[in-house]
Amino acid sequence: MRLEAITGPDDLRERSHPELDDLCRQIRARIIEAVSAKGGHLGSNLGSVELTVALHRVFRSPHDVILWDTGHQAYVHKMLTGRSSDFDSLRTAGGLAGYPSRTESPHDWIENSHASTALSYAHGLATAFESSDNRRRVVAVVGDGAMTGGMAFEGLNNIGHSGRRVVVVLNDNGRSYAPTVSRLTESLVRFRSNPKIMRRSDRLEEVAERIPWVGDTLQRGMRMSKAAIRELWDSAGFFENLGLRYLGPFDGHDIAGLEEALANAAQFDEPVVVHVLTQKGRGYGPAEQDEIKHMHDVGKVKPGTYTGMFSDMMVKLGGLHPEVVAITAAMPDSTGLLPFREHFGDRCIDVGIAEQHAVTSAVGMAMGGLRPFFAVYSTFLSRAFDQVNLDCGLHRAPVVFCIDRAGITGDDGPSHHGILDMVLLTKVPGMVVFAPSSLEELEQMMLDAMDMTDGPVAIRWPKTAARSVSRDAVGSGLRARKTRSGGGRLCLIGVGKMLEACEHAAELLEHEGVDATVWDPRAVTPVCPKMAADASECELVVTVEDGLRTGGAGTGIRDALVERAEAAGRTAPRVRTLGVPLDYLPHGKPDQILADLGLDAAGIAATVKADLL
Ligand SMILES: Cc1ncc(C[n+]2csc(CCOP(=O)(O)OP(=O)(O)O)c2C)c(N)n1
Repeated sequence: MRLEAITGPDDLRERSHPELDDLCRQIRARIIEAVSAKGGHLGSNLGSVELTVALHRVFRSPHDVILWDTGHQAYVHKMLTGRSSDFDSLRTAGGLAGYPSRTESPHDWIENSHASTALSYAHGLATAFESSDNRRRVVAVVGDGAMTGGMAFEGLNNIGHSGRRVVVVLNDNGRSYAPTVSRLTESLVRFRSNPKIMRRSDRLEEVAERIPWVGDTLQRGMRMSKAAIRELWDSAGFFENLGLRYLGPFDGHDIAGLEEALANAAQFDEPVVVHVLTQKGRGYGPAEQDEIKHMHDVGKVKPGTYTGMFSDMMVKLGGLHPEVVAITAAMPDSTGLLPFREHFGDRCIDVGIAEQHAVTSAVGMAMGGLRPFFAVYSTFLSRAFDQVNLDCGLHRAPVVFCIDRAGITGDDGPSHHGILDMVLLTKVPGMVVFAPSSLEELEQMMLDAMDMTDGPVAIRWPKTAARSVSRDAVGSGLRARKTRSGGGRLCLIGVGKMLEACEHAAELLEHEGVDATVWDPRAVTPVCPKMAADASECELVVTVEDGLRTGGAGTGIRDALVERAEAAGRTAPRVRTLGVPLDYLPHGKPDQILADLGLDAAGIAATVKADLL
């Protein structure tokens, strides 16, 4: 059976297990080939090949719903649901998305990439199906990493309490990006690696089952006593205490065994957890052995990038200030915190995939005298906005938010673009928001942030290449920096990486006879009064940012210019705010996406010409 011949899950049904084993080999080869060329999540997909085959043979997708938590491990699902011939286009503009996508297939129910949500969708769908078609099954596949997120616990609690018929597949490989930080995972590992406990637990259950009691109440009572027996030795009791039946653990690479377990789980009239043990990176030597590099699309932090500079600065600040601690929500590798962890060990705190908790915990640390730096991707910080605003902002806690992957991120699509951070963070009273335009600016901003102790500071930078400048091209404190003096008609203000595009646009405009002033605002908020005064003298001010235009940095600058003019009884200059439109932007190369949005030098110059000339 050739992989390309699979047009949907039905093509899997009449296959023998040796045929399926061969299919799994083909799938693995295909994943390795595609991810080597296009990047992506290698380890998670290689680890869930057999599990995905078994799920699609037992359940009838899309009538039965299979939900992939986070969605980074859905490549096999894509191949088995008619997309294997397109697989080479993975993560390329116009090609297959790196996450489930409803426009691609009816088998993809949810579009995601942010972890720990599947159980909530599952609860909702099971609630809806209960009244419409109670035979429809809802399956949520959740990794042990995603299980560390607060929302997963909220979902579990609600599913267990409501008794909804959800099959939760706990895909347990002991790892998130890095090894999963969770006592639940630790105790599951202890449990499964102790054959004595497993045998004793089985024997006790057999004995309990042989007691000749009948009737619903007694059966329920017996189930509870079985749970209590297990609770003595294992954390499966954790799920049962929440009201979910626990089955497992099962070998996640044995298709026949998995099919039996999943078919059994489907029979229950109550929520069930099927605990499946898988090996991340299975079948690809480098990924099996490599700690992190080959597992996800994270690679090594490269020198000459903002992440690299942040990484070096954390080590420097950590050495100078013993109160500096670094916090990560399960991403010590890709945020560049591994060197800090190597140097300072437990001053690097991995809280699990738990951004909300990370923020409030950071506030507690700050209240207790530590200087927390929370390293997080822009897109994931949105999840914790309430904590940033009320737990951190309201307390004026000196937490430093180090926000990577800000702006258009590219290959990972709508849910990964970091376009909300400036909109959100500029609404937190008292918060300073910095956007560096060079590596050296980031260095300076981290030093300055260290001295700003009367409230939170955020520094946001993109994934794309960073430029390096000489020391005299670096500002300090909250002051903006003029990088080009023009004739007074036009002022371009380029936020962070967009400064470079503004400078190039100014060169293009020079050929058209327009002599532009260019400012690097450095701090998005508060708006620098000197820059506002200078810009107010121009006819047209154009702000350029790589975040959402509505409510972003440019809006803040325009408000400042209007207020200034009103206070002086003058007319404010015309202000054009250029930024990302309010939309869900698909995947593609970051600079191409920006160019398509008119946010490159040529686009900026064209807008100016249309407005001014
Ligand atoms: C809210 C949120 N924070 C961080 C991430 C980044 N992230 C993507 S996959 C992943 C690890 C997930 O681990 P697990 O659920 O165990 O799946 P595995 O990759 O091990 O199969 C992380 C941290 C995310 N997707 N969502």
